[in-house]
Amino acid sequence: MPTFANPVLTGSHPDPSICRAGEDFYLVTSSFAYFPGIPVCHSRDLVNWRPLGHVVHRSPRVPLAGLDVSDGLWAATIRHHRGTFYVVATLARGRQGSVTFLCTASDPAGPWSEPIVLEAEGIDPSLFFDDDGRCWFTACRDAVEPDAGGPGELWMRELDLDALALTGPTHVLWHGAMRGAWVEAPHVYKRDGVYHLIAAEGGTEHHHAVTAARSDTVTGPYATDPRSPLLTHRHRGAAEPVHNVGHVDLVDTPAGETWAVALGVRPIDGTHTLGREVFLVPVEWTARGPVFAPDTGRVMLSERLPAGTTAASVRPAPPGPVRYGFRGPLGPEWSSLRGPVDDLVSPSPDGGLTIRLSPEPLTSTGTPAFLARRQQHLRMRAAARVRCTAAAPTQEAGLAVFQNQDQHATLGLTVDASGTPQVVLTALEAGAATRLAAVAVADSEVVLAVDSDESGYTFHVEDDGTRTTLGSIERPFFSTERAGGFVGVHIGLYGTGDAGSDAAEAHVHWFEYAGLDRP
Ligand code: 6LW
Repeated sequence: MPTFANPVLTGSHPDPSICRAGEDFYLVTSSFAYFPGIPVCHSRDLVNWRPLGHVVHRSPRVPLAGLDVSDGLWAATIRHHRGTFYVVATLARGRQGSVTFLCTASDPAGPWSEPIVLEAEGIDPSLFFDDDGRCWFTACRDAVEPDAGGPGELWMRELDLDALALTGPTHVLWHGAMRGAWVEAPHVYKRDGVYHLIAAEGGTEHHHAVTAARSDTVTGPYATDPRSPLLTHRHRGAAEPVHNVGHVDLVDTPAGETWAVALGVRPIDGTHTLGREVFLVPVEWTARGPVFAPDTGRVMLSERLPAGTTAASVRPAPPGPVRYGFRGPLGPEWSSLRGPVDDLVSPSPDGGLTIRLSPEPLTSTGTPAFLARRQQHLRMRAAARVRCTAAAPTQEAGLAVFQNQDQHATLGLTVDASGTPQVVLTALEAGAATRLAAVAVADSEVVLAVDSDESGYTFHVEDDGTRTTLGSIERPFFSTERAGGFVGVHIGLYGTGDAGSDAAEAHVHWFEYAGLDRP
């Protein structure tokens, strides 16, 4: 039986939502405090995905400044209705609460409209278009009813498609099947006249699960599907390769099948570094509702192909090294933190990237001079040829392995107190920096490199043809389990300096990323 490899989108791509327009599938995922916000990917076969662009660009209505890396843009839903694409999402701002917004586009590659703020409490918004063309907005919030029996509740209001505003009464739909943790990530689907409300419960970690309720009317009341949880790996042991599965969204294919996208993680010895990834799971509709992974009951690393596709048509491109020479505009795989870095990091007319050594450190909750891409392979190699004519030890530029602002490592080219060029490896944990190694180099232009595998990250410098290894950092250091939060590792280029060194610059001739996981 021809198969494909899960996850279909590797690296930090949580909270997937999917829709279809004709033969084309579109998928959005959470981007947190990374900028631009809410990546949109495209596929024709559900297996191979290509980044198309982003929903949220610079917008005063969706400010990311000052936020923790794991706050920001959460759990968008994408839907297509009568030629228009709709995305609803949350801006999570920690203690300042959240903002719910809607963007529309006629082309999911963009441009997307300026975000329209909706008067909606809570997180994980979704839209459902009924047969009569009415649109129903759902989300989850703290339970209001005293006898809710659980901390969260799913609610619904109509979305007026002309005014793009919520209208009419609020309907409380459901408080979940498990009631231990929040019920979240709601999506409504209609099948054979029955409305199915599919949600996530148990939190996004080990106990994550898909639960469901059903109703004959869109606004409820919804009755718990007694088969809940419909999908979970919480009872599977540590040897299970995929953990924490949940947060699904369903799509029908032109060939008449239904598939779900789910988030999941691939831990090693209990920790994961790549973040929550997108897994594709077959779904069969029965009279009782959807059955996930009907043949196996679980999310598989190797799954049968969707009908209508062939092994040849979905063969993934070889992961091989990708070398960025930075000629022309940056591709959609690149992100900065909390805002654009056009004035700090810019492609040079003759190729390469110029980085201004900014006083904003990677530890800040502002926008440092940092341009990154997701680590999408456990085993990978990233390298960059960097020139940095630093005048002081406070000025440096190089490669960063970034989990969040309090937990990352830098391999930076700088100078020592006497002005000799040197490369310094620094690990930063819970905000405290430790210098792990420093080596003098002959020139202020070197190749900086980092390799990663199951055990950790090893940092090297190549100077005048000589390769020196500065040291290694164990893999769990960069894990979500150690750092907390919702994101996976990003690998990037950075430049920092003191306040007086604003004019100082570094130059990156090229950056290379080689994924080594799959043959
Ligand atoms: C997402 C929510 C969740 O909005 O994590 O634990 C949030 N569950 O569904 C961020 O990914």
